[in-house]
Amino acid sequence: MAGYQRTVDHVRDYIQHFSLDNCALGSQGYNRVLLQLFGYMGHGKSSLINSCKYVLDDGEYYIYANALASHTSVTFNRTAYPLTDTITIVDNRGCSTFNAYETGEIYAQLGNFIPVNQRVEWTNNYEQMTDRLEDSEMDPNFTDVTIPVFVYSVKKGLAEGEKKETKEFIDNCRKMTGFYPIVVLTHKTCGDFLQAEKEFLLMGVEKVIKIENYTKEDHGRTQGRHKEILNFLYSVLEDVNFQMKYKKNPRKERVQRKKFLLNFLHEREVNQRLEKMQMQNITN
Ligand SMILES: Nc1nc2c(ncn2[C@@H]2O[C@H](COP(=O)(O)OP(=O)(O)OP(=O)(O)O)[C@@H](O)[C@H]2O)c(=O)[nH]1
Ligand SMILES: [Mg+2]
Repeated sequence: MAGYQRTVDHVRDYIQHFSLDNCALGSQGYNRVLLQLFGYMGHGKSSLINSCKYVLDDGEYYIYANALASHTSVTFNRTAYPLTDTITIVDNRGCSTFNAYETGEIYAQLGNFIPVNQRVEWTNNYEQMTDRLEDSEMDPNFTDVTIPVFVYSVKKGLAEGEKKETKEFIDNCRKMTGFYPIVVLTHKTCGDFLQAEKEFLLMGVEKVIKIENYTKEDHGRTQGRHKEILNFLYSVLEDVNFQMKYKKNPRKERVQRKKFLLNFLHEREVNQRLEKMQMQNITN
């Protein structure tokens, strides 16, 4: 067997058999690695899921998550797709911006305060959001190790104004999960991926993976693409292994994250009211 193929098969095998029980201090009460995707509309989140399934299953290309060229959102539900016994990848509704309106929902998802397999609705309504947080206490989830994954197409460069809100968002993702988001740059042959990589690294992101997704139109296997997708999953597990070397207290973490989220929602509410008052003053 060629050396390259041996490596691909070896990494695939490692990913398929990864178990939290084998981490340095055991599973510490966690039982699932949840890769939570998010990103702008049409940047390749659903295609990334199909690519991961294709590479891991090593069979025919199959469309699990609906992916389409479209000017509007294709995905509206937060559907979970199991990749292995331990790893599950979760699709998401694409955002149009990363302002507080849409990010509030993502923080709640990342903190495991919203169950998967539900339609994603955005709301600015403070009471509605806090109600949902309270509802999550009925069946609290502290068994997922959640890794944020920011899918970003290099076809579109980040505008200056977007960088500040994206940086803040990246920092908050870390507060909600303990992990810096892994950035997956898609459409890598359609833009300047080196520039995009640099911008994300400057924002504090630690891992930027460059890929070309397999798609309905083009899914002829290549070594390079297979390797990129496996590299993405392997990098995630490397991060998990690192964090799991340290003592965790899932319940305590959940409480801290809830406090952060409540604070964020409260500030958002206060800012909205201020803006409203300022608008009224201008129009009066
Ligand atoms: N060439 C190329 N096309 C891609 C790549 N990733 C996605 N596409 C195509 O881009 C279009 C949008 O991809 P989706 O996977 O549906 O994007 P999405 O982020 O799930 O979109 P929403 O669900 O609407 O937010 C589809 O036509 C895909 O085939 C890529 O890496 N390279
Ligand atoms: Mg989608």
